[in-house]
Amino acid sequence: MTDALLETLSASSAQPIEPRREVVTAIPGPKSQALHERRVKVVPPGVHSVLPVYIEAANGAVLRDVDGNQFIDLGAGIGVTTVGHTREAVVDAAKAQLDSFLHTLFTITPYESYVRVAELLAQHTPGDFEKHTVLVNSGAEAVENGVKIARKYTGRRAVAVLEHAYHGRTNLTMAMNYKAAPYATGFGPFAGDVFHAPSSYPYRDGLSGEEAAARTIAYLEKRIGASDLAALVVEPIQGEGGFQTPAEGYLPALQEWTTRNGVVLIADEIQSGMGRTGRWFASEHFGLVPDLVLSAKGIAAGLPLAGVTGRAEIMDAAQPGGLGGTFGGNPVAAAASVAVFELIERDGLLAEAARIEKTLTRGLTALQERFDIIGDIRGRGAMMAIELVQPGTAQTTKAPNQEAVNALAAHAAQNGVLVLTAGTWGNVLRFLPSLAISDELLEDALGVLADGFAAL
Ligand code: PLZ
Repeated sequence: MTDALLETLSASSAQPIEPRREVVTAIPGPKSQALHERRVKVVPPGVHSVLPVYIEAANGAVLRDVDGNQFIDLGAGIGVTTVGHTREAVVDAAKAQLDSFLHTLFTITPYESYVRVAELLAQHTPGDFEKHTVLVNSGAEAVENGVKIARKYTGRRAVAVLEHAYHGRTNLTMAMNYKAAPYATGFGPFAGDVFHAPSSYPYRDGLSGEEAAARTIAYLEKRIGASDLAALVVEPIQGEGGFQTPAEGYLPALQEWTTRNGVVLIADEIQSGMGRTGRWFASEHFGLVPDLVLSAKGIAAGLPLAGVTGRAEIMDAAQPGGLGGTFGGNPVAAAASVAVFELIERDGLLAEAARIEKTLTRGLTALQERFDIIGDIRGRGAMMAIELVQPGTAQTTKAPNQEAVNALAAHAAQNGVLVLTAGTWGNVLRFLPSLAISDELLEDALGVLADGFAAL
């Protein structure tokens, strides 16, 4: 770090952030533009930024950029700062750990916070059975480990995922994503033995949970055969794919089938977990009790940490030394994570997610009554989305409307609201605010969106 950068950082953290939207320059402002000029000389275009305003400080549900603009953050770094930006309890826990030690490598000389995170995950993931946890650095690494463990446990080769899934950017997880562009295009060859089964997408397939599950299972049995299938990986509410929320009964029917056939059911709760949907894990909304649960993102409020938690007998299939990695379960990230678990309990954040769902549903339903391009409103808690279609097609062809989504996201950004897009056709606006966001900020952001819809 240069001295100049250190100075900027300490000056910016000295100025508290008022919880409000404030646009004081063009977006991006002159300082952001200057930083962007430096960036493009040293960072490749493959690393794309949705909104190139350079952030100086963040608190709660507000981001402040280097030009002094303040954004209502409806993305939370894609569902990472679920408890809010720079929450004091989390920052203090990380600081205390920074003062004692930064690294030992748990697989060389262990420390307590790793064990505590594993205890907390055992306690809060669905299912009342003995669970073991391995900690890693990123969501994709958790997916890789989940698959690796399931293969070792079952001795089988194949992995099945659902259509519209997103699981990461490593070689195996690129093969597991539904969408090729931009994640995989040109980056092959990819891992084999990955199969993409039809999913439940009530808005587009019109199937009941039972019918959609029968279709998924028929595919798995025909295309792979249960005896060759190690794992079925599902996102209980799909993330990047567009927040598809399965029809009632779909996930339990899959679970009944995987249990009967000795297939490991892995829930990728990387985006949907850690209180975001109003339950500790979204699986709980659907009566799903996965064999393995993958956590990341919200688990440490912004520090890199992820985990695979699951039935002890499955997790224990990996031989000693078979799991690990230099930074997995880093002590600073683990200390922050313990504070995140405590904060969710202490501040009743699951109830806050329910409040956010209510406020968003009310606001988005009012918008849908005015604007017929809103085809669907879906999700749970602070994980809600709207799917946009071409005018007049909401009841017929449901033709995706990516242009409207892009125009709305741009309008929001220009007016101090950061909202993320998603969806297989890029036609979904997703709302992933932190659980610290107030109804006032949500209503303000919805007002900006309403103006955006009116201007379309
Ligand atoms: N599984 C369900 O949502 C990450 C991707 C951001 P990593 N989603 C955000 C980007 O463009 O790279 C994600 C997810 C689900 C796995 C992952 C992967 O998690 O921590 O990004 O590796």
